[in-house]
Amino acid sequence: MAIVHVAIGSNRRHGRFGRPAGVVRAAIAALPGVIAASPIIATAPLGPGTRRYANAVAAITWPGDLRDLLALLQAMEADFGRRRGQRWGDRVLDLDILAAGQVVLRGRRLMVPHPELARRRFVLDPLVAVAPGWRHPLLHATARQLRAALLRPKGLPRT
Ligand code: PH2
Ligand code: MG
Ligand code: MG
Repeated sequence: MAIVHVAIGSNRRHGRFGRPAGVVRAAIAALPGVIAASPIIATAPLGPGTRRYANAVAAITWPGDLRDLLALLQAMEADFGRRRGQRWGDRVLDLDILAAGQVVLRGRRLMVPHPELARRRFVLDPLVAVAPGWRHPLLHATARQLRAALLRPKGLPRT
Protein backbone atom coordinates (compact mmCIF):
# COMPACT_ATOMS: atom_id res chain seq x y z
CA MET A 1 0.00 0.00 0.00
CA ALA A 2 1.70 3.17 -1.18
CA ILE A 3 0.97 6.74 -0.18
CA VAL A 4 0.64 8.87 -3.28
CA HIS A 5 0.69 12.66 -3.34
CA VAL A 6 -1.61 14.22 -5.90
CA ALA A 7 -1.46 17.86 -7.01
CA ILE A 8 -4.84 19.47 -7.66
CA GLY A 9 -5.28 22.65 -9.69
CA SER A 10 -8.17 24.64 -11.15
CA ASN A 11 -8.50 28.04 -12.75
CA ARG A 12 -11.97 27.85 -14.31
CA ARG A 13 -15.33 27.70 -12.67
CA HIS A 14 -17.57 24.64 -12.72
CA GLY A 15 -21.34 24.78 -13.24
CA ARG A 16 -22.04 23.01 -9.96
CA PHE A 17 -18.94 23.49 -7.81
CA GLY A 18 -18.46 27.16 -8.61
CA ARG A 19 -15.14 28.95 -8.37
CA PRO A 20 -11.78 27.16 -8.62
CA ALA A 21 -11.50 26.70 -4.83
CA GLY A 22 -14.89 24.93 -4.88
CA VAL A 23 -13.69 22.71 -7.73
CA VAL A 24 -10.57 21.74 -5.77
CA ARG A 25 -12.65 21.01 -2.66
CA ALA A 26 -14.98 18.78 -4.70
CA ALA A 27 -12.02 16.99 -6.30
CA ILE A 28 -10.50 16.23 -2.88
CA ALA A 29 -13.86 14.81 -1.79
CA ALA A 30 -14.01 12.65 -4.94
CA LEU A 31 -10.48 11.22 -4.75
CA PRO A 32 -10.20 7.63 -3.44
CA GLY A 33 -8.42 6.86 -0.17
CA VAL A 34 -7.70 10.42 0.96
CA ILE A 35 -5.75 10.48 4.23
CA ALA A 36 -4.72 14.16 4.29
CA ALA A 37 -5.22 17.33 2.29
CA SER A 38 -3.41 20.65 2.37
CA PRO A 39 -5.16 23.99 2.64
CA ILE A 40 -6.39 25.31 -0.71
CA ILE A 41 -4.25 28.25 -1.82
CA ALA A 42 -4.74 30.92 -4.50
CA THR A 43 -1.78 31.25 -6.88
CA ALA A 44 -0.80 33.35 -9.88
CA PRO A 45 -0.83 31.40 -13.16
CA LEU A 46 2.52 30.04 -14.33
CA GLY A 47 2.67 30.03 -18.14
CA PRO A 48 0.10 31.28 -20.63
CA GLY A 49 -2.96 30.97 -18.36
CA THR A 50 -4.97 34.11 -17.75
CA ARG A 51 -6.79 33.38 -14.49
CA ARG A 52 -5.64 32.70 -10.96
CA TYR A 53 -5.47 29.11 -9.78
CA ALA A 54 -6.66 27.32 -6.72
CA ASN A 55 -4.07 24.66 -5.79
CA ALA A 56 -3.81 21.93 -3.17
CA VAL A 57 -2.10 18.60 -2.55
CA ALA A 58 -3.83 15.45 -1.27
CA ALA A 59 -2.22 12.35 0.20
CA ILE A 60 -4.05 9.16 -0.79
CA THR A 61 -3.47 5.47 -0.34
CA TRP A 62 -3.33 3.61 -3.64
CA PRO A 63 -2.87 -0.14 -3.57
CA GLY A 64 -2.37 -0.71 -7.30
CA ASP A 65 -0.37 0.28 -10.34
CA LEU A 66 0.32 3.99 -10.77
CA ARG A 67 -0.74 3.83 -14.41
CA ASP A 68 -4.20 2.77 -13.25
CA LEU A 69 -4.26 5.74 -10.88
CA LEU A 70 -3.27 8.02 -13.78
CA ALA A 71 -6.20 6.65 -15.81
CA LEU A 72 -8.55 7.27 -12.87
CA LEU A 73 -7.32 10.86 -12.44
CA GLN A 74 -7.76 11.54 -16.16
CA ALA A 75 -11.30 10.13 -15.99
CA MET A 76 -12.00 12.44 -13.04
CA GLU A 77 -10.68 15.43 -15.01
CA ALA A 78 -13.04 14.53 -17.85
CA ASP A 79 -15.96 14.09 -15.42
CA PHE A 80 -15.31 17.59 -14.14
CA GLY A 81 -15.62 18.88 -17.69
CA ARG A 82 -11.95 19.24 -18.60
CA ARG A 83 -11.39 19.58 -22.34
CA ARG A 84 -7.97 18.72 -23.67
CA GLY A 85 -6.69 21.76 -25.54
CA GLN A 86 -3.75 24.08 -25.51
CA ARG A 87 -0.94 22.87 -23.28
CA TRP A 88 -1.16 24.72 -19.98
CA GLY A 89 -4.41 26.37 -21.09
CA ASP A 90 -7.03 27.39 -18.53
CA ARG A 91 -8.61 24.27 -17.05
CA VAL A 92 -11.47 23.25 -14.78
CA LEU A 93 -9.42 20.53 -13.11
CA ASP A 94 -5.86 19.27 -13.31
CA LEU A 95 -4.80 16.23 -11.27
CA ASP A 96 -1.11 15.30 -11.35
CA ILE A 97 0.66 12.44 -9.61
CA LEU A 98 3.50 14.16 -7.76
CA ALA A 99 5.16 11.35 -5.90
CA ALA A 100 4.67 7.84 -4.53
CA GLY A 101 7.11 7.38 -1.67
CA GLN A 102 10.46 6.40 -3.13
CA VAL A 103 9.09 5.15 -6.47
CA VAL A 104 10.90 6.39 -9.60
CA LEU A 105 9.12 6.05 -12.95
CA ARG A 106 10.48 7.64 -16.11
CA GLY A 107 7.93 6.57 -18.70
CA ARG A 108 6.80 8.50 -21.75
CA ARG A 109 3.31 8.92 -20.32
CA LEU A 110 4.05 9.01 -16.61
CA MET A 111 7.03 10.38 -14.70
CA VAL A 112 7.17 9.99 -10.92
CA PRO A 113 8.23 12.10 -9.11
CA HIS A 114 6.69 14.80 -11.29
CA PRO A 115 9.61 16.37 -13.21
CA GLU A 116 8.58 19.96 -12.38
CA LEU A 117 7.85 19.34 -8.71
CA ALA A 118 10.96 21.04 -7.35
CA ARG A 119 10.50 24.16 -9.49
CA ARG A 120 6.91 25.03 -8.60
CA ARG A 121 6.02 26.93 -5.51
CA PHE A 122 2.30 26.22 -6.04
CA VAL A 123 3.20 22.52 -5.67
CA LEU A 124 5.84 22.71 -2.92
CA ASP A 125 3.88 24.94 -0.55
CA PRO A 126 0.90 22.55 -0.26
CA LEU A 127 3.19 19.47 -0.43
CA VAL A 128 5.11 20.76 2.59
CA ALA A 129 1.77 21.17 4.38
CA VAL A 130 0.94 17.45 4.02
CA ALA A 131 4.37 15.78 3.75
CA PRO A 132 7.24 18.04 4.93
CA GLY A 133 9.54 15.07 5.51
CA TRP A 134 8.89 13.20 2.23
CA ARG A 135 12.26 12.67 0.56
CA HIS A 136 12.67 13.11 -3.21
CA PRO A 137 14.24 9.83 -4.38
CA LEU A 138 16.36 11.50 -7.10
CA LEU A 139 17.23 14.84 -5.52
CA HIS A 140 17.76 13.36 -2.05
CA ALA A 141 16.10 16.29 -0.34
CA THR A 142 12.89 16.54 1.65
CA ALA A 143 9.88 18.55 0.50
CA ARG A 144 10.78 21.16 3.09
CA GLN A 145 14.37 21.38 1.83
CA LEU A 146 13.21 21.61 -1.81
CA ARG A 147 10.97 24.53 -0.96
CA ALA A 148 13.77 26.27 0.91
CA ALA A 149 16.04 25.76 -2.14
CA LEU A 150 13.39 27.17 -4.48
CA LEU A 151 12.98 30.26 -2.33
CA ARG A 152 16.71 30.91 -2.35
CA PRO A 153 17.79 33.17 -5.23
CA LYS A 154 20.08 30.56 -6.78
CA GLY A 155 20.91 26.90 -6.64
CA LEU A 156 17.95 24.89 -7.83
CA PRO A 157 18.51 21.17 -8.29
CA ARG A 158 17.47 19.66 -11.66
CA THR A 159 15.90 16.26 -12.31
N1 PH2 B 1 -0.74 24.38 -13.68
C1 PH2 B 1 -0.24 24.44 -14.90
C2 PH2 B 1 0.31 25.65 -15.47
N2 PH2 B 1 0.35 26.76 -14.57
N3 PH2 B 1 -0.07 27.77 -12.50
C3 PH2 B 1 -0.53 27.67 -11.24
N4 PH2 B 1 -0.46 28.73 -10.43
N5 PH2 B 1 -1.08 26.51 -10.74
C4 PH2 B 1 -1.17 25.40 -11.52
O1 PH2 B 1 -1.68 24.35 -11.04
C5 PH2 B 1 -0.70 25.46 -12.85
C6 PH2 B 1 -0.14 26.68 -13.31
C7 PH2 B 1 -0.21 23.24 -15.76
O2 PH2 B 1 -0.65 22.13 -15.17
MG1 MG C 1 -1.91 17.46 -15.57
MG1 MG D 1 -0.31 20.21 -14.02
